[in-house]
Amino acid sequence: LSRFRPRAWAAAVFVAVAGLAGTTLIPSTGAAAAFNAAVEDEGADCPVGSTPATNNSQLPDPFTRLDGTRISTKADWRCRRAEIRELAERTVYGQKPEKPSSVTGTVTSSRITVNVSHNGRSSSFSAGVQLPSGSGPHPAVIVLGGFGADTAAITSAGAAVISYDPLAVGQEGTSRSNKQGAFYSIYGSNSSTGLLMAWSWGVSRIIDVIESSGGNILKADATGVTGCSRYGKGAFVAGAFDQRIALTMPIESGTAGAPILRGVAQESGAQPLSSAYGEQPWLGDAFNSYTGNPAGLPVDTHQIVGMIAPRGLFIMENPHVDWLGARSGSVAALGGAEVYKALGAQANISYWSDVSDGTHCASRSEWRSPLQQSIRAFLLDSGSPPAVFRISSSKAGNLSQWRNWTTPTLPDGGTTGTSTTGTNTTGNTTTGTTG
Ligand code: MCU
Repeated sequence: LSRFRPRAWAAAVFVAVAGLAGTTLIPSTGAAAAFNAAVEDEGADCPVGSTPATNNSQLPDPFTRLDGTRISTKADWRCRRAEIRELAERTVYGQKPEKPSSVTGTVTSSRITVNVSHNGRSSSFSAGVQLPSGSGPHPAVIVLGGFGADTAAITSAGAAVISYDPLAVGQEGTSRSNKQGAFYSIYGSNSSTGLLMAWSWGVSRIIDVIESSGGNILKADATGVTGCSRYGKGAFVAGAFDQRIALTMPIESGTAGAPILRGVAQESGAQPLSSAYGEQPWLGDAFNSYTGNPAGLPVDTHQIVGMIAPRGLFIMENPHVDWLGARSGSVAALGGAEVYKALGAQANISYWSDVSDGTHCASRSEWRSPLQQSIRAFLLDSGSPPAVFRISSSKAGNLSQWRNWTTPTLPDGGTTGTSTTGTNTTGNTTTGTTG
C-alpha cells in the first residue's frame, strides 16, 4: 500500500450497519480519503499459480492465498489481490491486457480522444467532457453510458463529467466469436475477453491520455467511475481493475455486476447466471463453465469489491426490482467490507439500497448527498466519506450464512501499509475499526 497517495485528514464518521433487525449506527473514529495508486496494477509483478479446482458453495476466503496460507500483514494484500485479479480474469471476465505499446490522444474542455496501437493494429475512440465551474485542473468522473448517473450532482460537487460510450470499445449484439469495437480491433474479434473488461480497458486508456495530457484541464490522479445497470457492471469492473481510480460508484448493476454470483443463482427473481452470460457477451467466454456451477468459481464478487479496497467505493442498488439481485448485492458489499476492515479503511466503502422509487436507473434524491460527499472526499480531498451502509430490509442478505472464514487483524508489515492508529510513514491518516 506504500504507493497509495497520502491525503491526510481525520473526521468523526458513523458506519451504519444494517442487520435483519434494521439499521444501527456504530461510531467510528475516523477515516482516510483517496487511496488510489499511481499505476493501473500494483501487483503486476506478483506470481500467481494455476487455477485451483474449487467446489465451495460458500464465498471463497479473500485472505487465504492459493498456496493455502493466510496473509498476515497489510503489505501481503498486494500480491494476494493479484491472485484474485488473475483468477477473476481467467474464470469470470477474461484477460485485461496490459497498457498497449502506444496510447496517445488529446484532452480539451469538451472532448477526449484516445488512439491506441499495439502489435501493428490500431483503433481509436473518444469521450465528451463537461467541466464544472471554477478553474482547473479538475477531478473527473467517467460516466459509462448515457443514463442513470446524476451528472448534474457530479459537476456541482466540483468534478468534470467524462461521457464515455462503452459500446464504441465493446459492441453489444454480436456473437462471442465476432466481438467488435476498439478493444477487439486490437485484440481480435475472437478474443475471449468479455465486454465488461473491454469497457474497463477503455476507461484505463482514457486515464492514460489524461495522464499524458499535461494536466491543465483534468487531473489524472483524481478519477472516479460510475454507470447504471449494464454500465454499472462496467463501472464496477473498471474500478476493480485499475488502481488509479480513486472512486468507484456502480448503480443497480445486477448479475455480472456487484451481486455475489453464488447468490444470484439462488435469489428469487434475480437474473440467472446463464441469462447474464447469454444476453450479451458481458462476461468472458470462460464463464460458460460456471453458469450452472457457481460453486466451482475460485472467486466471487465480494473479492472484486475487495480489489477496490482501500479506495473509495459507493455501491448503489435498487431493492424493488427482483431481477437486480440486491440481496446478493448486499452480501457482496458486506463480504468486501471485510477486506476494507482488514486494511483499516472501513469508512471508504458505502452501500445504499434503501431507496423509494422502484424505477430502474431512476434519478434518486436519496443518493445525491452521499454521491457528492464521496466525490468531495475521494476526488477533492475535502471532508469525510459517507461511510454508510443502508441496506433495504426487503433485500438484506446475511454474510454469516455465506462465509466460513474470519477477518484477520493485519499489522502493517515491513515499512509499507497503513497504520491502525494514525499516520504512517507515507503520511496516510487511517483509523482502524472494530466492526
Ligand atoms: C441490470 O443490467 C441489465 C440486465 O442485466 C439485463 O438483463 C437487462 O436487459 O438490462 C439491464 C440494463 O442494462 O438496463 C438498462
